[in-house]
Amino acid sequence: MSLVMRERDGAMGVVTMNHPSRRNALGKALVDDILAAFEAFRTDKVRAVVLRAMPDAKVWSAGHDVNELPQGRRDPLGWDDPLRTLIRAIEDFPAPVIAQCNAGVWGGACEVALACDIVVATPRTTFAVTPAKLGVPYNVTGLLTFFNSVGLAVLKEMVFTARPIPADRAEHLGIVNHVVSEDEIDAHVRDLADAIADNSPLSIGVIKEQLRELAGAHAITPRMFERLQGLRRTVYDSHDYAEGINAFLEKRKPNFTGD
Ligand code: YXS
Repeated sequence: MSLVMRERDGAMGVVTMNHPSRRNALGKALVDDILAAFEAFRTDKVRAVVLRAMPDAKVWSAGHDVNELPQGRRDPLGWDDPLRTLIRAIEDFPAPVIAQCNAGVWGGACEVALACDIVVATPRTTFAVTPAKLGVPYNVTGLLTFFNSVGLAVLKEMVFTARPIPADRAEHLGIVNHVVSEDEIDAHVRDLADAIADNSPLSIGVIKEQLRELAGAHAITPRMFERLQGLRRTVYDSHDYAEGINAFLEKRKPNFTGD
């Protein structure tokens, strides 16, 4: 059974995450179903994609599926990781992807929402950046997604505290395009999609790709890259990384020692 619902609504394709028992955690099975929807929408040449959760979802997405994170001694966010694959699919999709958020957006799901081209949220939506809560060394392109959406001081606060920020603050900070009530958000997103659909899909697709290339253009030397990867390895090889993962799976508070 698919973990998403897929529908066409005029010129837009809508994919709705529907795995409530795991709070839409972005495990391989859910991500594969989202990617299949994206492929179908690419074939249909939709003018916009909407990524959302069910209207009654308790959580928009709980982020990476912690059960699928390695226990240590392996990069937890390598190139082929489902979360990384989903982020690239959003960035590479030839039409705008709109994140329609209506509840808690956690960890890697926060990166997914911010990788989307437009974010529309309801007032009860929150956004949390959680690597430090689990002891995870986030990856370089992932940090760049956040860095391109969130001012550095706010990003540091979100990473270091791992506390969720409310939708109205996210809107005030420019992280979210619009905050709209639960009963108006569907029409609001459809209106955005209709406006996009009225314009040139070729121009939009090319400008989206130009902006992606420009946003990712950072002078990083091979030496710098290897140093960043080495720093990350000291974390995912650490006791604290294993402790963070195990504490989550054992449903207890982690005891980080800095080792
Ligand atoms: O106990 P059962 O089997 O019913 O399962 C529970 C949870 O274990 C499960 N679940 C998850 N499973 C895998 N990965 C997850 N991220 C995840 N989150 C939840 O779903 C069942 C219901 O969860 P429960 O009882 O906690 O639901 P709730 O409604 O009371 O609370 C919802 C949340 C989202 C507030 C709570 O589940 C939570 O705090 N989840 C973890 C959020 C989080 O820290 N996500 C980051 C994951 S790691 C990640 O995204 C990146 C690697 S990073 O950390 O670097 O950003």
